[in-house]
Amino acid sequence: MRSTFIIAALLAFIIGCDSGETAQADIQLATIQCGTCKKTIEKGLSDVKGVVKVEVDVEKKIGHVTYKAGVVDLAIIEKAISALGYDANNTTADPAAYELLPGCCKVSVSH
Ligand SMILES: [Cu+2]
Repeated sequence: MRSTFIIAALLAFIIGCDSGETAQADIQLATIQCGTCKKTIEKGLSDVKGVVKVEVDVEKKIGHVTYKAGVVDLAIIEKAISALGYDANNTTADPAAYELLPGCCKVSVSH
């Protein structure tokens, strides 16, 4: 009897978490340069808990991000992008991460 209740409560908790509201945001990615940047950010952000979908538009320098608002917020996402070596909105790139980017992904290189 008791264990049934616990399982039911656990299930409600899991389902409750899963139905958390999703939010969408467009993030300015002023320093991205090429397809490698796109892949790096899409891959890096997909590893962040609560991020549902990431699409980077290199031409427009914008990242379309869908995320679970109760799990992650925009500040965390911006920090994650910064940690990958890129500017995100007003959050500047982590200098050490930027240094590790391939040459084609650095702003100083012209195409
Ligand atoms: Cu690049």
